[in-house]
Amino acid sequence: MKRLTFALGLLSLAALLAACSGATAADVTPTPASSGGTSSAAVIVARDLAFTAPEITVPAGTAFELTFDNQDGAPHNVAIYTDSSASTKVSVGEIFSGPGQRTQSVPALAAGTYFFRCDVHQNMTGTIVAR
Ligand SMILES: [Cu+2]
Repeated sequence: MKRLTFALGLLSLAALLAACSGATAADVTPTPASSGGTSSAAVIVARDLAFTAPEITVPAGTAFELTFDNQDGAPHNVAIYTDSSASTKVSVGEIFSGPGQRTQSVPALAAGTYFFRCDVHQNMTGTIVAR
């Protein structure tokens, strides 16, 4: 199952790269390198046993691909829950040791504030704002 998830991640990454090199795909940007704000891709980075940004903003009402960049040798994941009680899952990513990246699909979120953490190191937390 993990192998399959990884393969799917590679496939979607390849699809993103293909879309990027094609001239017609103007609506999908695999990295937030340009102006930002309207990108449909989100990135979370872990480094030194912490998420580098305490808060990220995503579009409300639209499913999106979340890229998790684990820059540590330690295993991490991104687990999104409705709130900090971590009782209701939204999207739980694969736990893997870095350095490396995985992409996970996040369902459309209603406007609001969500909680994410690393399930391995539960002191690694952050906030996702959907608006
Ligand atoms: Cu961790």
